[in-house]
Amino acid sequence: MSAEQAAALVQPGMTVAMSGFTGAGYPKAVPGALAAHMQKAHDAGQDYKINVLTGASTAPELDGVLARADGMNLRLPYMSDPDLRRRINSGDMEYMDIHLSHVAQHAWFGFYGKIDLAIVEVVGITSDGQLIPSSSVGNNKTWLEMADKIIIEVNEDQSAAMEGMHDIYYGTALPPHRKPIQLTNANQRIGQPYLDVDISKVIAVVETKGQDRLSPFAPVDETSEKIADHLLGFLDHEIRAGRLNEKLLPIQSGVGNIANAVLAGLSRGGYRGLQSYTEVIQDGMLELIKDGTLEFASATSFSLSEEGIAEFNRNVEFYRERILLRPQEISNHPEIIRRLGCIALNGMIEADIYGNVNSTNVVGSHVMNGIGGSGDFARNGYLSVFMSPSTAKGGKISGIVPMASHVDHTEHDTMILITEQGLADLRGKSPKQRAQIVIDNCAHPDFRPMLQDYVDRAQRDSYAKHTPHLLGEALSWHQRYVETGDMRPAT
Ligand code: 0RQ
Repeated sequence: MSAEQAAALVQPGMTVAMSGFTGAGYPKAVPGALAAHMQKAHDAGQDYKINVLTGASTAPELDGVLARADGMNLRLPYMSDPDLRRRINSGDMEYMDIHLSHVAQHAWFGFYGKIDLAIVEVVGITSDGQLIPSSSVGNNKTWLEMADKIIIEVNEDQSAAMEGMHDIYYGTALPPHRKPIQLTNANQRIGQPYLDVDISKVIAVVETKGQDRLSPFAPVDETSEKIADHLLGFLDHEIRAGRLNEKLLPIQSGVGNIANAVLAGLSRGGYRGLQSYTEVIQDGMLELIKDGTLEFASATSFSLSEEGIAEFNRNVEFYRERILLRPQEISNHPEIIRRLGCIALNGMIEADIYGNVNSTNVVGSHVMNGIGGSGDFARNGYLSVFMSPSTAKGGKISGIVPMASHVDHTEHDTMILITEQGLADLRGKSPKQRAQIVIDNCAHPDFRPMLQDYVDRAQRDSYAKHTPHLLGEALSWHQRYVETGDMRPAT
């Protein structure tokens, strides 16, 4: 049926679980038609809102249109759309920020209530009724299993060549019946290439066109390059110290400028035959696979630019042997991340001198995107690294602060902090030792004296001396930015 007819089946108040992960594999047509229905209802003075669950961030055609139509009561887990972010931060709707590995199991535990409807994009439907997954897997397996009703979008513009590159694992169970997940190498298949679907639940199939939101491959800037160089120097140091070998350990990397710089640096650094156990495959990873730096990449989603998609389609037989997409409950599973010993490389908004990291909330209250998978990997990885420029907003704000205004990753999880100024290795260090290394190695010289003054006085005057703090002053550091108005992001 048409997207409009399918959208008319979505009732106000429903909990709707949709496909989509970092701008890939989200439904392209029904959300837009639904937003138009909502707008009409709102214009007529009727309330028409739903709860929206996804894999991770989607795109303007989903989060953007529904946010602008004021169509969501609740959204989870990760997002990056400017209109949605604005609505959440203005307090007009609820947002729940959840570890990406937790979403499927929390849904199964019943923490989010009943799932009324799933809307899932696929590449195709096989003759015996299985679904060929699209450019992301995310939580689709769970949504198809749990939802009362299902709408399928079949997108003819998604590359049919992806068929066979997915590994959908059906062996998860609920406690106390869980069994070990027998995945011991990033390149291993443990599931099936297709998603199962109970056809009796399918209420609509909608044919769509349109590529995923494109993420252009930004040229690497100088700051990111310096951060990448510090990281690569550190990895070499770990090899020399005998704690890593030349093939390192499976790498998890976020997306964005710093991640791109790190990936480019790995190739330059002469590494060969590495593996990646991560969430997202971006253009830079295809290049690494092509030049042999990466021998295999396991993820839950592609996030490719138009050029990346063209490159993938040109050499699909080559990539098919070297990439697998899995449900996010497997790509981000703590058991597997710990077993494989992933090297977790993530961005941050700020870190405090003791190693607590804020990845999500500017001034402790304005959410940027969400924790995503950073916590899954940082807590369970072999190494947990957080990276950021030492300042934000043109140098006005320090990324190193006395006390993080919001904590996503605690001092117990953070091992390495990197800014363009340098690298702080916090392993085996007490809080007081950590504070000095972070100030000396990572803080921008403009902020170093203020931080040093704070830590000196805190060590003298703090209530106790294990993690010295002057509480009022630590938080007034952030208040200073609020008062100047510099801290608030553009959206
Ligand atoms: O905002 O554009 O309005 O100025 O935050 O900052 O420097 O562009 O960095 O794009 O790498 O994002 C932590 C948000 C960093 C990201 C975060 C402002 C800055 C700008 C973005 P403006 P940058 P990045 C894999 C793993 C959590 C999820 C994750 C993130 C904006 O890395 O979402 O890791 N991480 N997932 O100006 C005020 C500061 C600031 C600040 C930055 N100290 N104060 N504003 N900004 N630092 C992927 C998935 O899990 C799916």
